[in-house]
Amino acid sequence: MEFPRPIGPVERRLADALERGPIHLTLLDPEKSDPATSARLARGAVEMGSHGILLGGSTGISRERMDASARAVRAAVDVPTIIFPEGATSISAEADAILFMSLLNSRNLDLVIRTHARASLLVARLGLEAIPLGYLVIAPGMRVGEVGQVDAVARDDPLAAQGYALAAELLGMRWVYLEAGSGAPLPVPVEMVRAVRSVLRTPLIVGGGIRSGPEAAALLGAGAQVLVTGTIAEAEGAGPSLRAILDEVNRARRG
Ligand code: 1GP
Repeated sequence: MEFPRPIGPVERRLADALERGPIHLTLLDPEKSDPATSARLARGAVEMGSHGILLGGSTGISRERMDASARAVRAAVDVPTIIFPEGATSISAEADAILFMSLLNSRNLDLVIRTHARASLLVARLGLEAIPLGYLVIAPGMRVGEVGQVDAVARDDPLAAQGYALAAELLGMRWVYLEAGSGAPLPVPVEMVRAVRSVLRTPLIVGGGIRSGPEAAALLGAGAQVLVTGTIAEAEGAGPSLRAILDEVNRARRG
């Protein structure tokens, strides 16, 4: 018997990259950008040093669009292309892997576990690598907070974030993701990242509202190991904000 479930090649690659320091993932929304645009944005971000591409959004991605975007992005870059799902229609065998994520603080059980129960056999049948992840929305939460029917963790409640994060780890999830929401005016508070890092062994992903080098540096300093940015790449391509953030990530990798 293999116990626990073995780590797949994409997760292994990310974990190996983390051995040398923090990494950055670029989130692209296949509904906002057509497949060719997603491929172009992905290439720009990877040329600048991003370590992987997440494909996802909060609403309305059809299977066809996800397939086409994953195919285009995967052909354009040599880093992993990973689905950041919004529901069962996001599942595509064209990607390298899927974040098999439970929205830990949703009031809607579909998003905590029921959709997963409906989708798991398909994921296995497709041979799609599933990366087990606990996803926690921190205020303000933005669109994902609304669509996800979330009881957002208050920004001044690091203890609650610690509790959820450690519960996810004890349940066997191998990654924990703190999400302030795409376009959030401020990222997840640095103190909360530090508090969560102090109780976790799994890698810690932080995203939502990261727009500048100093913000990235503060989150990395607090122990974030994976930074995710979406809006800046979609707004300005591989522009100066993304460069400043990647400079911080790569500085931390060297130092
Ligand atoms: C990923 O939702 C975020 O965690 C992306 O947020 O669009 O604000 O970068 P931004």
